[in-house]
Amino acid sequence: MATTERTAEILQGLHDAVVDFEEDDTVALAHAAIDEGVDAYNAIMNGLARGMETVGDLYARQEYFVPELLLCADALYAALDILRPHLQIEAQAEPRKIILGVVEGDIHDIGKNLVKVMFDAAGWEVIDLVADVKIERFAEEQKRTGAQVVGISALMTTSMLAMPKIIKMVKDGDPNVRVLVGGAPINSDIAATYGADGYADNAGEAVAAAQIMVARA
Ligand code: B1M
Repeated sequence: MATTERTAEILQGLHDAVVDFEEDDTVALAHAAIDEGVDAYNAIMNGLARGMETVGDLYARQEYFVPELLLCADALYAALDILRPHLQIEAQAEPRKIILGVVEGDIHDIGKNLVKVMFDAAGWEVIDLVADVKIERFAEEQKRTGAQVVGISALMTTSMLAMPKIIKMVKDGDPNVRVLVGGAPINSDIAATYGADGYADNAGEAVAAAQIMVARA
């Protein structure tokens, strides 16, 4: 079991390797995390995802541009593949289904993919519509699959405007279906204004929020 200092070193290493788009390093550190008993959830959220947040700041400051973003994403995904099978999240007693997708016009899917990993690990069946999803498809897929929850992600202030339309379509189809929203420009006030049943700030909270929503339904 890694000491507190070693755990912090591995998490910081994962963060730095994502920022420096050093895929070999993210892979080596992901293996080290597993071998040395660092919790996979901690490594994903406080190493990889935190690294991608720093990348976002570098992009905002115009120190990084689109090619760097893509290389950082590659480094993140390489480590995520190694860590994913080791995630331990309390599984559901009853099987649950969630539709997940990023709204139309928006191809930012890293956050949604982290959300998917957490739901998979918690034993949910995830119907992943991927990104740039046409607004009608969320309601169509919910109807087809009978999913209890529809999860919608948006990363842009422009694309998030599709959310209320999607939520209305889903609720018109079945008012008992629960809708969870998330993504960097969203907060709980916006979620409530849009008519969503819940909001989650990050991937881990998304599972907890969905479980509460379904339990209350
Ligand atoms: Co671009 N991008 N991007 N981008 N990109 C943003 C979003 C932007 C804020 C950057 C900026 O200007 N500062 C800005 C949007 C501005 C706005 O709001 N209007 C922007 C822009 C403008 C663009 C382009 C237009 C750039 C261009 O081409 N000129 C273009 C848009 C293309 C399109 O979508 N049509 C574009 C393209 C790209 C890349 C392809 C290069 C790449 C995406 C790669 C990919 O996803 N496959 C990219 C990236 C990487 C970013 C930033 C830098 C980082 C996003 C990210 O991956 N974060 C981003 C800046 C930022 O967000 N600060 C930016 C890490 C990820 C782990 O966090 O996605 O927030 P996040 O997810 C979190 C939570 O939000 C939450 O959990 C996740 C994990 O904890 N969460 C949920 C997310 N979804 C959830 C759903 C839930 C619950 C929680 O329930 C269902």
